[in-house]
Amino acid sequence: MSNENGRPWYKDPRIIISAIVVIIAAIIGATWAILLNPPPSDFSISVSPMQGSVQQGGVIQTTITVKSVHGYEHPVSLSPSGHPSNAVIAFIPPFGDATPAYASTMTINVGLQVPPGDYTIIINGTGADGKENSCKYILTIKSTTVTHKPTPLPTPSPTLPVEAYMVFSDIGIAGGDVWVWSGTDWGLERPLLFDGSYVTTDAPEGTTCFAVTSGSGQDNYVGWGVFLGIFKNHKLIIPHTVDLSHYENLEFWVKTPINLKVEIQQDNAEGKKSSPCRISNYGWNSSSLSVWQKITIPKSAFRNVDLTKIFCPFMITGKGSKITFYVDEVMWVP
Ligand SMILES: [Ca+2]
Repeated sequence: MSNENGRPWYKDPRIIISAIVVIIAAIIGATWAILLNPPPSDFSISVSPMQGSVQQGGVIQTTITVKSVHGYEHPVSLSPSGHPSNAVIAFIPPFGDATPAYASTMTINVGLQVPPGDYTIIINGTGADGKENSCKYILTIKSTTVTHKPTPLPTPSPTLPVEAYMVFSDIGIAGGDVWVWSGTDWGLERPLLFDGSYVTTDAPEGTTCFAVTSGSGQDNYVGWGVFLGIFKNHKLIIPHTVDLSHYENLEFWVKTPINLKVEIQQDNAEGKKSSPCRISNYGWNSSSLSVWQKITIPKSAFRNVDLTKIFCPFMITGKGSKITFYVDEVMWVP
């Protein structure tokens, strides 16, 4: 093929210039497409070391790293799946800001009854915007070596103690945030004292407790609770829940001149609240107001909630004018 000048078409300068213009336009267009549609932000999750072996009844740790990719700015929470039952996995911390990155220590407590073998544990990361990524950890469980004894006797399998679930102590609170309420919501005076690390010489546990004083006004009140999940500036981003059905009692210490109301709540911020429990029914003696007293409330007292999915494992409220009450070492015990 040739044009009217007798030159082949590919030597025609007009066609060559047109082709160059088209190519440059395509390159500029692609560049703009990248600038206008940047790759979506995400996060990566990795584990190091990626595998380990431990004996039955042993403990092993590894490190999870969560990293922002393309400017991902949401907190990411961690959870395990695929692990054998009777292996307990904990992450410290259980969540964090992916920007720019955070590391969490994963501790695996292997029960004595877990069958030996290789297990693939999936570590799931869930971002506050719902984005999910995961990585794998290979856990090899070896059988516990039993030294041969001349007269072997059958011994029952030891039952592992189920640990208490600590809601509030000197160490802090269970993974979540403290929320506060008071008569301020109704135009009454603000709480005069609100201190979750109140130092006192007579704390039943450690050196601090939770101290609050209500504002003035007979109808005033003050209360606080521990709520589970991911929070940013006290705003709930993702609720978490805990299964309290394996525990028997809620235990805590109080020093208070007034009867206090204790509740729990399921699901999330809109979830159902339990029936209220008054501490006077569970060990509080109103004639010894200036001493610490231990309160034990059985789980059966918290009616109207599903104990397998509790969002708030403890909230406490006191009513009255300028009332100070103290709380320490709140835990659910087996
Ligand atoms: Ca304490």
